[in-house]
Amino acid sequence: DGFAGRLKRRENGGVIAAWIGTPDPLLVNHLSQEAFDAVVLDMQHGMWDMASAANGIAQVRLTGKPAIARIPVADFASASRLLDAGASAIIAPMINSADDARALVKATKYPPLGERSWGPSLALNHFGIAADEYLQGANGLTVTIAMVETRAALDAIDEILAVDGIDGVFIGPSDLSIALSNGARLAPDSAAIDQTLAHAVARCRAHGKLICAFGTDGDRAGQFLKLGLDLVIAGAETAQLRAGARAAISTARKI
Ligand code: 3PY
Ligand code: MG
Repeated sequence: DGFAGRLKRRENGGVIAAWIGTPDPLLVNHLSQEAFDAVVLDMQHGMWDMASAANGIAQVRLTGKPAIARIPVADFASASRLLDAGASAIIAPMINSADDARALVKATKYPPLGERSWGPSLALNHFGIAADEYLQGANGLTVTIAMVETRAALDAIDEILAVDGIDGVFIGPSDLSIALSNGARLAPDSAAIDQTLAHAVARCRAHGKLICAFGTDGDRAGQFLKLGLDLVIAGAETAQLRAGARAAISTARKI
């Protein structure tokens, strides 16, 4: 049942995924060796293009782990191409209405759910299955996730979750904190975000769909897992790299 099934079973109490914006497949190779359950390539704020992302996905697949791609805003054509390249899930930012959600499903699911066009050559290689098997299984094997990170999206969360083919929601605490404060504050770890997240968890559970969120670090990711989230991020790769460098320098200066 692929990645969708693993997410639903919440093996190990939820998935921890790496989050990589630096467009280097060799960096993906290294981070994929760590105990992450999946790896996200961020094409919205990261610098991946389609060719580098396809190579990044291949590096994730060498480990047998699911590769996930976050697309740029409203770039649904790229969502189809990334699935063709072997992504197991698509995270789409700024899905603010049921119409946005339907446009996302149209690009990411084959009929009857959507209108994804045929051509998954790299996906067949990466999943190691035949074309007819992929056609029959893809809508259930791959996961379509809508980001909720605006007031409009919060207001429409039930309608978004009700769209057939939307497998779950991903909370973006940074944009949400900016939206909730009318542009006054970047506060992804604030109490307002925690309240919103608790509401989103309840709505996703009521619809039987997945709930995911971006955690700025390991502590935040741990809190999210405790809340019962299905997939969490424990910080971006640049933050992890710089924290590691800082720790090494400070240790060396202490001796
Ligand atoms: C957000 O927090 O707004 C995101 O998109 C995840 O980094
Ligand atoms: Mg965001």
